[in-house]
Amino acid sequence: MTKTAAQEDQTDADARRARGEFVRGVSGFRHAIGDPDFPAEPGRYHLFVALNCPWCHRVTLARGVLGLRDSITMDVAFPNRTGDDDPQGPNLWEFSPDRIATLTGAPLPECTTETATGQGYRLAKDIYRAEGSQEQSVPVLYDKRRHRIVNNESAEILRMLNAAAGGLGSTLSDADRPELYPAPAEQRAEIDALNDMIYTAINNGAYKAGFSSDQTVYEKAFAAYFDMLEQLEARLSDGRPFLTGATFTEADLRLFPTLYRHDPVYFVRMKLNGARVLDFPHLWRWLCRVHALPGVATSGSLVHCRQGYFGRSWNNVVPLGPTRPRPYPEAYGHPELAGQP
Ligand SMILES: N[C@@H](CCC(=O)N[C@@H](CS)C(=O)NCC(=O)O)C(=O)O
Repeated sequence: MTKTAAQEDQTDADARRARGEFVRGVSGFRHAIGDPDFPAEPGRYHLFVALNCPWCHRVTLARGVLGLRDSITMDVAFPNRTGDDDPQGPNLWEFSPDRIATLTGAPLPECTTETATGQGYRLAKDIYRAEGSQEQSVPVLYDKRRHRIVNNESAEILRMLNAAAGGLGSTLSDADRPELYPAPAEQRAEIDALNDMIYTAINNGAYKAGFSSDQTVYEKAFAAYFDMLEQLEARLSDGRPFLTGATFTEADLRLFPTLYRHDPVYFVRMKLNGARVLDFPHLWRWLCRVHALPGVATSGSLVHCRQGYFGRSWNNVVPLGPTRPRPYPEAYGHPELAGQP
């Protein structure tokens, strides 16, 4: 698989974790649709996701904007992982649609049981254990024909769905379907470079700030995060609609999940309160522009994000703001809120 900016330096990962740094692990399943075992076929593949997870949001966005909702089925875990009282252990993704969300006081209609393996597993962990793996993360791309995990790295799943969308049975014609990773080498090089910077400072940067238990590590991640937002604001200030120019690409798709979560979640939960996206006029208009694209708004859920990021900590009380100038996600329908760029 070509360069996908899927992970950061893993050197001394355990020692760095012990020093209070957040170091994300590496995904173990790295097959691809198009491999001999996994040909592109409509209706054969399935996604296991959680809608609060920003990595899962990459693949639900790809499924939405590429017209793959009918040909790739999907199960949704409850946004809060299992608690200490769970017989299988804490911090496990659970397919349990009857669980009550503290935010709404009711079950979440998007949540499902596990419908793809034929086993009706309760936990994502069980899907991995069936293949002798100790992993437990989402997203997971699964082959319902061979009952095997194809891939659990969102950067690669996104890339292969784009490459194989036609063969997978996209409802969009080649002309209407966005090309997320256009062929010209220089455009791919620009997308790869943006992916790298945005993954390190923004996508994973948010976790390095919010999950750090070391002030210096937090401050370094905070500075890198807002420096990158300033750079992206400058990049969009020439009036281009998307990061690399006229068309929506993978680079835009990978930036969106973090900025979609910034004002209503990360500003508080990840201590990234240096500014709101609303305070960056060009970025705000870009965020509203992407949110308005076909297949985007219905690929995510701020209810799941709020429940997931706050529902188990914070005394089980989920912050509702911001509500001014408008509540979220309604605000994403109002590019004018950012004032004139
Ligand atoms: N590199 C992976 C990261 C996936 C990931 O870290 N997912 C989180 C949820 S936001 C998870 O399931 N973590 C649980 C775990 O790894 O135990 C990707 O981008 O797909």
